Amino acid sequence: MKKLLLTGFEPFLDHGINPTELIVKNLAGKTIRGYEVVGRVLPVEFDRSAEVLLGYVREHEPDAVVCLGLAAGRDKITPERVAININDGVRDNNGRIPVDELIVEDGPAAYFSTLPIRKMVNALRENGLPAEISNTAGTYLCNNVMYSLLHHYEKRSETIPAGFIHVPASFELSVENGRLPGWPVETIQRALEIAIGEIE
Ligand code: PCA
Repeated sequence: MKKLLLTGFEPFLDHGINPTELIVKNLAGKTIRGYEVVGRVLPVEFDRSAEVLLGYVREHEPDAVVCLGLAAGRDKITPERVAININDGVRDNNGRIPVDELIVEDGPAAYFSTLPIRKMVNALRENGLPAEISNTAGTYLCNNVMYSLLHHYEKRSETIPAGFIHVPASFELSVENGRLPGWPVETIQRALEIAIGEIE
């Protein structure tokens, strides 16, 4: 059976939980449209996240990779179109705050996702779930792992479906912080199963 590496992140900043961590643990070992899901959780550290992700890529040699992250404040499921070669963020879980750093010294400015992002958004909407393509993954860890992942495959002249999907906060986070729009975590999970189901 084909293998899908699905990653989430540990909690970060002042968010007590990260819904992507829960969802990845729930989906690990399940089969979605012919893909067996290998679920792993990544640290939120500029010096480690990409290395840990690429370690899983080498270990499992997946046929597709979907990385998930929390975009607290967004109110839709947002597959990312592009990752840029910049680390510039707020504090990571190790206390590091990079300013205007390149992720890969001699790397290109950006990479496009190789996931079927338009099909994913259409399928989600057809199922009554708010979704749109995002044109920026930011400059924090989510962008960092997406860029590093796509750079890895580019360097090896290999193309597999690979990219990143941001999800809104879950209800638990909305309760912690009243200004955050939230979704039930079960609905975020169902949305991701639908989106992943669009990968050939
Ligand atoms: N979201 C952050 C990093 C970890 C996560 O879940 C981001 O959007 O960069």
